[in-house]
Amino acid sequence: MSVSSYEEILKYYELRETIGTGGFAKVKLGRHLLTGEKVAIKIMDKLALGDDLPRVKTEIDAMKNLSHQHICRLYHVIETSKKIFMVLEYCPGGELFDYIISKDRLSEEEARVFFRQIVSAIAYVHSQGYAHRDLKPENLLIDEEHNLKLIDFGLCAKPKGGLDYHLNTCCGSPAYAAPELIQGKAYIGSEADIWSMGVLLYALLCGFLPFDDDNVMAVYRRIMRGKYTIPKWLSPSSTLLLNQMLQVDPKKRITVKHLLSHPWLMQGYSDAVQWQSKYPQGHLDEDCVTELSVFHNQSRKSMSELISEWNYDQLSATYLLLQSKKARGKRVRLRVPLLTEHASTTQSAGPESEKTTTYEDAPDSSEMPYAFGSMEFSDAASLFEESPLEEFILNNHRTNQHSSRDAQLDNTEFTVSTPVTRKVASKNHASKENVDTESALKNEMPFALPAPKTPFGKSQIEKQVQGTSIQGPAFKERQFTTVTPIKKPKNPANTNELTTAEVLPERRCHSVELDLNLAHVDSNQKKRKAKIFGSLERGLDKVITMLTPSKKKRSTRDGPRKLKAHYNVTTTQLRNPDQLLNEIISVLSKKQVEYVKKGYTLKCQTQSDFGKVTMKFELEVCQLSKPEVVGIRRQRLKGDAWVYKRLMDDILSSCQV
Ligand code: 6BJ
Repeated sequence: MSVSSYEEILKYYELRETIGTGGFAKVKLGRHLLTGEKVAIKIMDKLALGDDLPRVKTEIDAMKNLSHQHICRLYHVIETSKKIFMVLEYCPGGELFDYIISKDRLSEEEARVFFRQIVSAIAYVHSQGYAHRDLKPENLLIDEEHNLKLIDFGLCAKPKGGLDYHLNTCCGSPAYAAPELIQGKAYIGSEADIWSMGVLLYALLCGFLPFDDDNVMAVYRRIMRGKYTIPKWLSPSSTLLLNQMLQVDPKKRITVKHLLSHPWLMQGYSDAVQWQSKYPQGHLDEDCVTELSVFHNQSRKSMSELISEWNYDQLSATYLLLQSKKARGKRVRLRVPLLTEHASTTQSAGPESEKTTTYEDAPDSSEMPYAFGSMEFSDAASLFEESPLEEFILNNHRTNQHSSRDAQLDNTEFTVSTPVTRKVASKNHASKENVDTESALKNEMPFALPAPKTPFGKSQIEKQVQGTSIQGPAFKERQFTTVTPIKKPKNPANTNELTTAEVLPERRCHSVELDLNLAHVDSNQKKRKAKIFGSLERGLDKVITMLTPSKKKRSTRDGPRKLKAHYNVTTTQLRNPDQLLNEIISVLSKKQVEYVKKGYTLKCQTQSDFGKVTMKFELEVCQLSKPEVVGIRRQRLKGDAWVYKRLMDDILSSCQV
C-alpha cells in the first residue's frame, strides 16, 4: 500500500468509487477540487505493470498529442514512486458495449450516428500518424451528450516513417483482429483499424460478433476465412458496407478516406463526416485564462505562457476542466478551498499542522446525479480490490473531508453480508485507529505556482523504457518507443492528410483467458476460495475496524435504492425486492459466481480454474417508479464484455423475473 502515492492525487482530486478495472489499471471516479468537475482517474501500479510500463508511456504520449471531440481527453498525469495516475475525461454514459447489449442491437439510424463519430475519431487518429489497434465497443465511452469518446491508446502505434509503414505487433482483442494481423504478417495499422471498425459496425447492427467461438483458435480460423452470417434485418446497404470493410485482403478493404463520404454514412446527412478536430488549436480561452490569472494573482500574459507549456499538471487540468465547464454552459469559476484545522486533536508528525481542504460551495448531491449522489458503492467496492486497506484509506480520507457534519452522527453501521454479516464500529475505536492514517494523508495547499515540471522529466516510465533495449524479440518496438522523443504537449496542429501507422517488428499476441466453465470446482479450488474469502474477511476486518463514523450507510432495512430507468437496469414484473434478491443469489450460487452482498448490491466475481479473476460485476436490486416494480442494475467492472453478456443473459433469464 502506498499512502504517499495517493497523497499526491488527493491534493487535487476527491476519489470515489471504482468504475472499471482491467489489466493493470483501475479506473475511479474522481472530482477535481478547484473546478468541481467529475473526472475518471486511471490508476496503475508500476510494480504490477512490469513489462507493460511502456504501454502506459505510449498511451500518455498519444493522448497528449490527440485532441479531438471524439477522443477522451487527458487532463493530468501524476507519477509517484509507485503509481501512475492519468486523469481523464469522465464519460457518465459508460461503455458503448453496455449500451448495445442493453438494446440487443441498434437501429441502422442509431448505429449510423455512432459510426460517423467512430469514423471521425479514427480518421483523425490516422491523420496524426497513429493507428489505434484495439478498437472495440468497450473502448468507446458515451459522454454526457451521448457522444462517443475513444479510449485506451495503450496499444496504439506511431511509426517514425509515417505513411504506409508495416507493423508486426499482433495486438488487440482476437475477435476484432484483422486476418493479416493474426497471421503474423506485416500489416498497415490503418488497414487493420478498418477491419476492427467493420467488426464494430457488425456488433452495433447485430448485437453479436461476426467471428465468434468459445475457442480462440476457432475465432482465428473464422477470421481468416472472412465468412460471417448476415442476419435478415441487415439492409442491403449495410451488408455492402460491412463487406467492403471486412475484406480479408487488406488491399481490397475500403479506406478511411472513402468511408468519410460513403453512401451508407451519408444517408440522412448532407455532409461528409467531419474528422478535423473541433477543439480550439493554438489559442487559449480568454475567460479561462482570466479566471486562472485572478486565482493565482498573475498577469494574463504570464498565465497564458504557463498554460501553454502543457505540462499535464494541475494547471493544464484546471484550464481544460474550466474550458469544458464553459462549453457546458456553466460558470467559469474556480472554487476557493477553505483551509480548516483538522478535527483530530492528535499532533501531526510533520512540521506543518494538519489541514483539510473543504468546499466553500460544494454542490449538493443532486448536482452529481449518479455517482456522487450515492455513496454506497465506494466501501463495498473495496471488497474485491487488491488492497482493501488502500481503498479504505481513500474513502476514509474523503469521509474526513466532510468531517464536521459527519462527526455529529454518533452511530455508524456498516453491514457486509456474504458468508458473514457484521455490524460495526464504535466511534471511539474508529477515531483512534484513524489517527495514523490521517496524518499519513496530510493535506497541503492544492495548488502552487509555478507549475511543476513536466511529469515525465526523469520518470521511471522512461528509465524503464530505455532499459528494455535489445532484449529478445520484443526489443524493436520497445526501442522504437524509446527513441521516439517525447513530443512537447503543445496543441497538435492538424495535418490535412490521412496517414497510416507502423512500428518495427514484435510478437506480442494477447491471449485470452475466457474460462467460465466453473462447474468442476475441485477441492483444491474450494480451499483456495476459502483462503481468498479468509483474506477477504481479514481485509474487511481492518476496513471495518478502521471505519470512521460517517454517513449512515444504507442497509437492507432502508429498502432498495430508487433508480430511474436506465439502459443498465433490467425491469422485472416483481414488486418484492427481497424475493428478487434471493432469486438472484440462488442463481449466482448455481452458476458458481462468488458474491459479496451489501444491502441490495451483490458484488460478484468469477474465477478460472487457475484462480485468475475472470470477471467482476455488480448486480443491484433497485426500486423503479412508473411502473412501481423492482429492477436489477448491472455494471461490469472487469472481464471480457461478450462473456459477461452471455453470463448476464443466463443469470437474468434464470431469475424468474
Ligand atoms: C473512463 C471511464 C471515463 O459505468 C462508467 C462511467 C464507466 C464512466 C459507468 C455508470 C453507468 C453508466 C451507464 C450505465 C450504468 N469512464 N469514464 C479509461 N480511460 C479513459 C477514460 C475512462 C476509462 C466511465 C466508465 N457509469 N451505469
